[in-house]
Amino acid sequence: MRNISRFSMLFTVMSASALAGCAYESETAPVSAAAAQPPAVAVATLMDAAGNNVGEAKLVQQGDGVAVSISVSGISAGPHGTHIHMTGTCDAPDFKTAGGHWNPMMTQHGLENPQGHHSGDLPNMDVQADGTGSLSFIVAGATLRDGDNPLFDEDGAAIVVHAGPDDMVSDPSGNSGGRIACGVIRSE
Ligand SMILES: [Cu+2]
Repeated sequence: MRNISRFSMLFTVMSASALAGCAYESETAPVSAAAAQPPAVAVATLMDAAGNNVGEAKLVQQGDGVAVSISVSGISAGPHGTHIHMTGTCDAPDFKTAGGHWNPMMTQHGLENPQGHHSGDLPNMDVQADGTGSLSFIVAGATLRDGDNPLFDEDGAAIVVHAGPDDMVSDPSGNSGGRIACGVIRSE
């Protein structure tokens, strides 16, 4: 008799805590975690001034930085300044709506500038005679998630390819000429 009553008390306590656990998890954990954690992979489709698709960019979170890889085709041969710009809007034909370089640290432009560089500065992309080119670079201190220096802030960000080479020192733009291709960075 004593054993049975102890068992039923234990059962009652376990049932109550199991119910409490269920209620806690279903009301707080799964929904908010999914909403607060943006994906760690992003892409951009690069379009030229005439609206042709001229390339792709892929961005992948890698520790404290973001690995950016870009490939293009149908672009003039030679080195092209390429950057992450501060606004995720690409209105042809001049793509000025992408704004200036993404620069959350408020530094000067240029990977070779002692006062630099912008977080959005990338190396020049070398395009071959057949019009194809590619570029890979790790943007240190950037994130595709919430946190310091998020690429997905209120107005997003864009990848921009310029007509000419970036001199890697001239503030604020590197003298790389007009904007010939642009792609809004979007989560995948
Ligand atoms: Cu640029």
